[in-house]
Amino acid sequence: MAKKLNQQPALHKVIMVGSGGVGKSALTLQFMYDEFVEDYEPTKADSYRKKVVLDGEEVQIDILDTAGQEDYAAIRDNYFRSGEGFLCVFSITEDDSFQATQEFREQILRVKNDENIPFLLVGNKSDLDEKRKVTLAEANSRAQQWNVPYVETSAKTRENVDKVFYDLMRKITALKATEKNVNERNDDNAAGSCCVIL
Ligand SMILES: Nc1nc2c(ncn2[C@@H]2O[C@H](COP(=O)(O)OP(=O)(O)OP(=O)(O)O)[C@@H](O)[C@H]2O)c(=O)[nH]1
Ligand SMILES: [Mg+2]
Repeated sequence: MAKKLNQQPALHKVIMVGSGGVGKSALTLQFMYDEFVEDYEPTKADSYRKKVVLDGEEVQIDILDTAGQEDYAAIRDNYFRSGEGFLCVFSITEDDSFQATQEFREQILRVKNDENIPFLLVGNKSDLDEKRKVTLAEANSRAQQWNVPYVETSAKTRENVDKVFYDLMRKITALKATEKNVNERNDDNAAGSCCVIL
């Protein structure tokens, strides 16, 4: 097959969602720059872009780090609309943040209108196991109910940080490939429709 020249690498748009203080920014900064930020500075909304190699192919990841304390649902809707995949983060040390994931999930499904939207449930701060308030069983059961993976991370020790971003990109790539196939099939059908006998 001829290699296409000057083609930009595929761009995958990831949105970080979850309550304030759960570690969305810490996970993003650890993934982007390999550093852990101890200080808590509530985010307004920041975006990051990085070239990475995903299963042998160069791609770009665009990360929108949203504010857990965003009061305006309309602003959130706008952010969610632009997303192709979601990391829905809570802290294993805070039950409220786990309960809040339910609302984030509902809002994402309402905006994207697709049950199969690439999505991971992420239990962050796994290094603080002695302060754990959310059990593995509880989190797994919610993830099973939603039919999504559950992964525990630590932005501090870097445990599973790459994994959640790469697993999500794989899901986005897979979804784009199916959509492309469907579109191509539709194009073929349209081209051949004059000859189809029903
Ligand atoms: N021990 C530990 N602390 C963490 C971890 N992730 C984040 N933190 C700390 O938790 C606090 C909040 O982290 P942020 O990343 O700023 O939280 P956020 O989800 O971005 O919060 P908002 O921007 O307000 O939505 C900071 O003090 C971080 O250092 C983690 O995995 N382990
Ligand atoms: Mg933040």
